[in-house]
Amino acid sequence: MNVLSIQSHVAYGHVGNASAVFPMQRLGVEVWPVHTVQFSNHTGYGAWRGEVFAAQTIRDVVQGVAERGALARCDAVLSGYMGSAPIGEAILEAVAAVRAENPRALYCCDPVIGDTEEGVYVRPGITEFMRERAVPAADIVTPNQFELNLLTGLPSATLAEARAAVAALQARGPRVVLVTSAATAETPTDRIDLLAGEGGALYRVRTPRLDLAINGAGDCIAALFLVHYAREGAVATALEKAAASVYGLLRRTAGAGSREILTVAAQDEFVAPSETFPAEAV
Ligand code: PXL
Repeated sequence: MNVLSIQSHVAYGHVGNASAVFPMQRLGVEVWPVHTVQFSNHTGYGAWRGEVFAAQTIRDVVQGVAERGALARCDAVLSGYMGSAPIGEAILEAVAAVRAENPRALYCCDPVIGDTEEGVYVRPGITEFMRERAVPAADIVTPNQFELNLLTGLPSATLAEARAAVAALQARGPRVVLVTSAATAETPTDRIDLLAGEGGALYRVRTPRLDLAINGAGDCIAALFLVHYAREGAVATALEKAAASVYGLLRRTAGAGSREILTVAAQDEFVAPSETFPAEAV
């Protein structure tokens, strides 16, 4: 499996491609990373250095990959933190170029906008770009609950509301929606839910809520979910596998008291998760 992964990169720590690339490689996937930004560290620290690349830089790198004749062998495009709306346009051009060579390629868009704790942490224009341009182009979208609400304009305070919001997002294009970090009125306070919808079906995996505020976990789960879904073709299995790996990764991270996810030290969790949780149809 070959994945073109277009998202942010950081030198220190693990978000964007620095969170997503290695777990995919550990699962035996060949990854072609294209970086939208190169920062010293994630923005959650409040200070960082580095640059947002020009959209043309992303276009050039993708064109060079195309000139190697590789796009026909591209099974999926994964996008995440975009840096700017013009970079988003360059990503959609890459998706179109891949689909022209391989109509069966999947586009998984992780609509990175923000989260409940930090609010919106991307540039103005990105939210609208995700809502109006990226989501309709995607086969799979992986919003957290905050992003689900922003993208649909709908609440998700109850499971019934979350189900309606997932359906509203599917109606805009993507056939698969994965909602991460979801807590509804039905979720016990010491638990956290992941919801995955395909067609009319909705599945839920519930794990213990870990006491940590960490960046980059969503980038990792989107990558794992994409790989497992592409391989298995079933959302419930992909959900179980991705959830188990990320739960194991975060449990190890919390245990170590680390400010960055232990992508390398806990890598066995990607292949053989130490704990699993069943997906139930809800
Ligand atoms: O995890 C999302 C993310 C991706 N890329 C960069 C970030 C963040 C979140 O903080 O700063 C650069």
